[in-house]
Amino acid sequence: MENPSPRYISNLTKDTYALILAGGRGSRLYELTNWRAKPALYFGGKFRIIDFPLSNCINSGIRRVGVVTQYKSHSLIRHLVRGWGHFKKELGESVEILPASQRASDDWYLGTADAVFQNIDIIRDELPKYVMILSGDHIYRMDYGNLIARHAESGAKMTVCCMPVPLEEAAGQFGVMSVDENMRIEGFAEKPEKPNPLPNDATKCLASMGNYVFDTEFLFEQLKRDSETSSSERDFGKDIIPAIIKDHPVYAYAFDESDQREVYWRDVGTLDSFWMANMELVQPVPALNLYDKRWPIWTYQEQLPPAKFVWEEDNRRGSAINSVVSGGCIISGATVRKTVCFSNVRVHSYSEVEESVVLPDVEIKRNCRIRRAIIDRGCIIPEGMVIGHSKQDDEARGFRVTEKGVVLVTREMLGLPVGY
Ligand code: ADQ
Ligand code: ADP
Repeated sequence: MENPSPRYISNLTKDTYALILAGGRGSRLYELTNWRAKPALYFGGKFRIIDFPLSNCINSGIRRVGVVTQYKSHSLIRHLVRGWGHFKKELGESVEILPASQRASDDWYLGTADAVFQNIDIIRDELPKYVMILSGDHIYRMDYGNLIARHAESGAKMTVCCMPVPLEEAAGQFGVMSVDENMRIEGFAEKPEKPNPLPNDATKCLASMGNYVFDTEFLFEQLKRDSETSSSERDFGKDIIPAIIKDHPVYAYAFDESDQREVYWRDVGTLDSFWMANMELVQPVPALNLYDKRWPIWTYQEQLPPAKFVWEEDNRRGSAINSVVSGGCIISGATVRKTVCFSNVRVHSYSEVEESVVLPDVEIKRNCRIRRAIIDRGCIIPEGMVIGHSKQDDEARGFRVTEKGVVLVTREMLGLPVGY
């Protein structure tokens, strides 16, 4: 059915199939993504990164979603099945997992465009008017309805989400575009070392967020053409966008306050940025509001008892200040400050933990002093261990210390057996 007017956003979102690309490596997260894809990485005490684009889809009224997986997908798939497997196809709702399964060719997914190309038949079955392609790598809240409405109104064949980013942050990291006064994209370079600054702000450039909307038939045509171009790396940023902007209407859509109350978008692609984005959540007024009932972030969570704080005899107070503490945690006779504790974390007497991100099922024994650390799931920190106070000591133990002095500790680094 044709949409009567692009102003009826709900018609547009119903006509949209969303594809979340969740197969990337995230190599700058080192051992944190040794065993899980970046979209499966934990964030914010309860969530995984993939929960953000998925929740944005649901909250925007987009109920048909495919998640494209490839690299180290075990924990991602487990999470999707447990947390996002309850949609009813009969009601027009589905979150489908689309693993690289060599259906359309003999190769695994080569690049992002190929990951979509290999699923064309699945998308076609859904008969959507628009296909929205989302990166599964970012933390943000966005109403995609506004984006799709702009796409429909502008007459674009493809629309690229963007936001102004400081030049030094964008250099070598993001696709960068230049636009005319109507936001039509005139130039696009994938991860240039020297991005072109914005005309009205020489310190920033217009960076692609890796989220796109396409008219379905146009997408299929372009993917087919690209698959027949031998020099192509089959990537949206490197190949598709630069090849089409000259001859087809491709527009930029700036993510701003109209999409949500905050303009918050984080690419937690490095250990420092992952740590920092978690630390932002323990600020008195965080930049990202996870407590907004109108925009819930859904996830899978185990049934767990409430967090418990124990004031032991002889005045050992178990407390957590300016911290977020998830279900199943027990803080007994220990002090936790400016820390994100995921589920089932135990911190024992006389220990002090500050400015840290403690992933699920971690046990911190007595008398530990931990600062500016990321502790991976299932670590057991032995009694008396000091982390984050001396780079030399941390490195001597085999922990990874970043430029900014954040320490990553994993089970393997502690000599613990894999899995448990
Ligand atoms: P990158 O994020 O560096 O740049 P890429 O590594 O291709 O691009 O990943 C894009 C998304 O696709 C990620 O969510 C990733 O997990 C996923 N992905 C990558 N390879 C995949 C594969 N083979 N199969 C399935 N999923 C895969 C992109 C754009 C830039 C833009 C940034 C914004 O190319 O122009 O600025 O995103 O972060
Ligand atoms: P997540 O916490 O993201 O769900 P897991 O820690 O469960 O991820 O890891 C996903 C998979 O990888 C599991 O099957 C687990 O047994 C395996 N795994 C995790 N860490 C290691 C490791 N250090 N060595 C080998 N396998 C591992």
